[in-house]
Amino acid sequence: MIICTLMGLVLASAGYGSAATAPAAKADRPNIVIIVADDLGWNDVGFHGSKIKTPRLDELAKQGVILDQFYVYPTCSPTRAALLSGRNPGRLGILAPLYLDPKDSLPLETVTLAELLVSGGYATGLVGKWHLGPTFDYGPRKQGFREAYGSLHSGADPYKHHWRLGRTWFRNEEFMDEPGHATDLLGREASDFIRRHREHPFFLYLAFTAPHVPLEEEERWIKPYEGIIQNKDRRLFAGTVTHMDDAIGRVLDALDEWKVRERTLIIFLSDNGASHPSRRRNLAATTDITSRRATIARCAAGKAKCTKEASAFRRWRIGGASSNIAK
Ligand SMILES: [Ca+2]
Repeated sequence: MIICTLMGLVLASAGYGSAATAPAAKADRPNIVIIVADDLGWNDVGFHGSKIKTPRLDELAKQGVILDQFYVYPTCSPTRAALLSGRNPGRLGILAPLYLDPKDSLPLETVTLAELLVSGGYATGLVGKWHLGPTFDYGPRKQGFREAYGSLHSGADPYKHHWRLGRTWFRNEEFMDEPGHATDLLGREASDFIRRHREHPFFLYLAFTAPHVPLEEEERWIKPYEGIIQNKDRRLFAGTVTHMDDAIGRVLDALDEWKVRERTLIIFLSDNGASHPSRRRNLAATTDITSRRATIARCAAGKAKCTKEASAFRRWRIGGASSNIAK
């Protein structure tokens, strides 16, 4: 799933290749905002006919372009590696979600979109989930993001901000603790990034931790789905998505408030579609093909029992072929 909205400028004018590192004048190149949802399914947005309400994304879809032939990889890290590098993540050794081994990180020598844009005079910021390296030595600040804030790993708890193995919430290169729901904090940080950099071209990579598990939401987000969605886990998931949509709306409002929206390219996508039902309690709208790809990826990484089909793929990969498991 991807939506592009572009008002007045095109990406080709972004000034790649300039040796300048100082912030450039604001008028000569567009701002870029890439918004990534984590484990959002095809049928989890209003503009696809879902029961889940996403009015701000629907607004973007109506104003922009919906790419309905658009492919991502089956899990978090490969899609994010491809997005930032422009390369098949198999060539970077990233075939499945990354965990704790630094050698599995996005290679430091990879030329990232953020590094290119820095060389073109952009302010660059990651707000949200990194999941491309388990330590700050392989973190976003080493890959072209001058500012970084959010979750270093995957699966951050919305309120505790820890992942299953400990601390993950950080600013720049230090772990930190702060109160608040992750979705609100990320929306607030993204809006503030726009305010601070409104005078220069900026690249904001806003990677929400939602609606990846674990999920926890205030009743005000869940209650509107009573009587509409019968399954209570699905209601929680729906509330999580609507909450994220609200945070995206605040970011759009910030672009309007600071009068930069008309020269900002906004791209929205989900990193891999809905996750496998066996790994979650919230019943996102998965599909057979998504489930199959996720199973193959986990088998290939040695992290799950292999089905007959996934075993065949694993043998093929071990045999030396580069892979493109999203096709
Ligand atoms: Ca994901």
